[in-house]
Amino acid sequence: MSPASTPRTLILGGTTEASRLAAALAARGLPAILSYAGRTAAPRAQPVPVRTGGFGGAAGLAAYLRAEGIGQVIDATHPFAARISANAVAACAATGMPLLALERPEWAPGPGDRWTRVADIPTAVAALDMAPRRVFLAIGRQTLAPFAAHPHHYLLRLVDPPDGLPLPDCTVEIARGPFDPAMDRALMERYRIDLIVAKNAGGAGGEAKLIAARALGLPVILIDRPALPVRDTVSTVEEVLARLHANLGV
Ligand code: 3Y8
Ligand code: NAP
Repeated sequence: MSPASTPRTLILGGTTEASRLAAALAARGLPAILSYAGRTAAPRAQPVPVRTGGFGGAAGLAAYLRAEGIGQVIDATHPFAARISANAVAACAATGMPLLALERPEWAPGPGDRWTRVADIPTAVAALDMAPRRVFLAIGRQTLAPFAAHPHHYLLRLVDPPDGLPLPDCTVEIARGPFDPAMDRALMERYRIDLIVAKNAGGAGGEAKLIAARALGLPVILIDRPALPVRDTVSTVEEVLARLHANLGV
């Protein structure tokens, strides 16, 4: 099958790996479309066509797959994006569409790491029940409200300027990753951070804060990933390309 006649690959995106996969498919002349939820004002430009916005649940995604001539779906979304991943499993089952998840491995502690692993956001909030600290709450914007239960000073790093925040005592940095350990260390020193809260996202794009925390000897509360449905999964862009080559002869 020639690259041009290959059915389109739908990449469910929003991660560094999704962007790398889009670049690899474009370089090979393989038709693809990358899908964003529309969470940010100006997502990274991509070398393949992009669609933005929800599909309308699993049924909407199934209808999209049928209508748009998609040949296979690569779920390269963030490991905390549990709903879209569940929808992809349901929609691909309903349509008989091949689905492959590109999921980066969890971060694992190394020498010098002072991690406390917690199951989810509520457990992370409970773990902050302590005397006021200066906390780098590096979990984005969507799940901040429960942390108002504790009178800490929070440093937030958001992709876009927020319309109001649920935390009374916080400082906001506007930045999108991928981030750099030296810059994250300087950020933590500038704001006299003494505790970090982060998601176990894996990948290189968000790891800088953990490397900086290790260098500064700071404790980290690390939130485990939500459970995802069982699906065919690989952990590198190279493995995705090998599968597409094996399945499509491209
Ligand atoms: C909209 C697309 C690329 C992808 C880059 C990766 C790396 C940088 C690290 C910190 C942690 C956080 C957050 C983060 C990282 C990459 C990757 C990653 C964490 C963009 C993007 C979209 C989003 C959505 C956004 C969430 C938020 C989470 C910020 C683009 C930049 C904290 C997750 O304001 C909001 O509503 C933001 C929402 C979901 C988590 C949250 O709950 O608030 N990502 N991030 C995607 C869409 O619309 O479909 O704008 O270009 C993508 C990236 N963010 O192509 O280079 O691969 O992980 N994103 C976390 O991991 O903890 C920042 O500050 O250290
Ligand atoms: P989510 O909770 O799993 O999904 C909520 C709803 O958003 C989905 O049901 C779907 O709406 C829509 N959606 C999510 N991802 C989509 C995509 N790639 N394309 C089209 N629609 C999408 O997702 P989330 O955690 O808000 O993440 C949203 C996006 O940000 C994803 O692309 C994810 O990869 C990226 N991201 C998330 C995080 C994080 O910490 N959660 C971190 C970095 C990047 P419908 O039901 O209407 O189809």
